[in-house]
Amino acid sequence: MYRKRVAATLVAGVAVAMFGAINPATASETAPAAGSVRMWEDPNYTGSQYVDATPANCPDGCDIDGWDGDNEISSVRNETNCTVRLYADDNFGGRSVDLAANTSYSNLEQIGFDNEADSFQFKC
Ligand SMILES: [Ca+2]
Ligand SMILES: [Ca+2]
Ligand SMILES: [Ca+2]
Repeated sequence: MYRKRVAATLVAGVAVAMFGAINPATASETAPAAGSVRMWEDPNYTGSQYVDATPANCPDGCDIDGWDGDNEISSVRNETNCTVRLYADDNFGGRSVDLAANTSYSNLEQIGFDNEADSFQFKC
């Protein structure tokens, strides 16, 4: 009985070891997909953080709140595998700019979109 239990534990241990060996590769591929895009009021990811969204919870695009965010966003961390398209107007209208996947923008002024964004969409 004791021997049997040890054997079962060993098998489980080997399975965990194998899974553990395989998992890091898949984790590094899938982890950014679970990441989010975050947007701040000021450059260098400072000031109020107005947006924290994932492609999953924003499948058809998202509004940036009219009171807390519209025409204020100055820095963005895009930690998703998707391009984030910022729009100058609500409802994905007006001028737009694409933020590359897995890229951070410490100052949107550098791409001519400081204090402009009103809404955004993921392009996955
Ligand atoms: Ca700003
Ligand atoms: Ca605007
Ligand atoms: Ca808005």
